[in-house]
Amino acid sequence: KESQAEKFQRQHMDPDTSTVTASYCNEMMKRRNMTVGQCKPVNTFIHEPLPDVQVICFQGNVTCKNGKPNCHQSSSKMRITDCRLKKGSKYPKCDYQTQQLQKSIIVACECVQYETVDFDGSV
Ligand code: UMF
Repeated sequence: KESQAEKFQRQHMDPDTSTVTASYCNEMMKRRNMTVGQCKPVNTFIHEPLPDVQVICFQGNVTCKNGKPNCHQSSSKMRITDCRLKKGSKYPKCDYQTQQLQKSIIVACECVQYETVDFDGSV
């Protein structure tokens, strides 16, 4: 079974892409299995090396949106792409808006290996 850390990497890690095209989210949301059964409404991809993302678990501690205490905010800005389902997009045609951003990100960490398990947001 896919672990929570593996799921985080499937859903959020894309270190090798630096410039994205308008069709990036449509292709990546499909390729990473986030358009199965329903179109996932919002998803962020991170274009930074995995070790740079994992160390966020040792950076500023913040409360997660769900009230849990295990979220951490990156001390530096990261290259990210937000994928947002367009209004009127109907499953199984998942049509996304692609937005490239540079922001501090917030992730949830768990202490198996103290690894990232959820993407909580960007600020
Ligand atoms: N999410 C993002 O990917 N980026 C955002 O800026 C905000 C939200 O919060 C529910 C889901 O929304 C998260 O799922 C995250 F993928 C997405 O499995 P996750 O990572 O907790």
